[in-house]
Amino acid sequence: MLRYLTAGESHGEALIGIVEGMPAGVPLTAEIINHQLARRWLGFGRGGRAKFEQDLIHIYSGVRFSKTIASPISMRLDNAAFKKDKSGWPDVMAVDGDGEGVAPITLPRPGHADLEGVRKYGFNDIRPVIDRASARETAIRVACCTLGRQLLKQFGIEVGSHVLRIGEVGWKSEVEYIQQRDEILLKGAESISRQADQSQVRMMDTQLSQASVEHITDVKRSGDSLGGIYEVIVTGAPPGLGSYVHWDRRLSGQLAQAILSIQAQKGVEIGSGIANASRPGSTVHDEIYLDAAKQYQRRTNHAGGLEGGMTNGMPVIVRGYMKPIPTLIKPLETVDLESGKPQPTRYERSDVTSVPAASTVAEATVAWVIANALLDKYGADSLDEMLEHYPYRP
Ligand code: EPS
Repeated sequence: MLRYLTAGESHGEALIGIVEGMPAGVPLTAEIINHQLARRWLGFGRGGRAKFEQDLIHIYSGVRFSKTIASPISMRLDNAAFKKDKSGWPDVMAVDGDGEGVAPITLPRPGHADLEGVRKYGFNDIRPVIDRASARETAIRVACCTLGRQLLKQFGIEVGSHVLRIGEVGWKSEVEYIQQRDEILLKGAESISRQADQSQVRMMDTQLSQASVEHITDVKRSGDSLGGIYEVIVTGAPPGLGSYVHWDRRLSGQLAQAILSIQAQKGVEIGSGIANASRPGSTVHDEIYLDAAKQYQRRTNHAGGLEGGMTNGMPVIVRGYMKPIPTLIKPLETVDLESGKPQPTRYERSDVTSVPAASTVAEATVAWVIANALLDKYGADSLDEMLEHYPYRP
């Protein structure tokens, strides 16, 4: 059983991650994690922080000579904002002292964790909520989940992602899009990511990509923000990961939780699940046949590679739906926590959209869930021992 913990505030000194349960012998270097961290910063529409935050991981334990040694892996990621920003973060986020002289932030933003966070924990300043609820936390999450991705790689299992829609701009014809995607997918899910990483918004189609950049520019000018849809794909996963025997062992449920645990994600779709709800069954279910090598195959993949909470050998397809970022230049109505009076929200530095970043974070969290399921079925103390048990060696 794999598990990880993250700690740290967005404008505190650093983010910390601990991963436990990784078998011995899995290749890992700081460069491998840094590559994934750099991908998380991809995407037109990020705010000022993207210009100075450079994510470089420090690994402290659990790795020796570039391989895991089965003991917990501990990591630190510094927040450049803590020192480089001129907004006095070391003072307002100080661990010591009594906070005297620090003016509280008291205007909760609709759509953010602000209001419910202060009410729940009894704060008079929104900062502790803003800083832990922030999507900055996803940086250390990507670092932790890269361990899962590294494990999968040893079994020829690849995880990739791309953006389908940003605000009003997205694919109109599902058929046309699926054709394009499936052609690239023949080379594995990472080839989707390699192509998407070339686009400023992580889209596969250059025209849509350009239209999205224009859309983001317009929306930024009007002081607004945008959400969108992305897709995570897993290729090479063997059949039989997950199980139907108990609710919490269903892989589809675990994947939904992985996506919805990411800040601002409001919907999940497995395969073409949403469209399937309005189609007759005969056009939805993926028919079964035996190929020349007597292997079970499917003619279509509307199920997104998951039936009965288990992988069926087809690519796993999971879509995430992200709401627009709640920090807007355009003020929204709120109430000052101190005076109880109505007030417009205050502008804070923010992104216009972070759908491209969310797609890479979702990739990481999906890799983690699949890695856990792989360990559940084929787990062992070391990678070599796991590979010995594994019947589908690439
Ligand atoms: C975020 C607000 C912005 C984003 C941040 C998430 O930070 P700041 O307020 O410092 O400008 O840049 O995202 C990251 C720092 C990151 O690493 O992704 C928020 O409120 O969620």
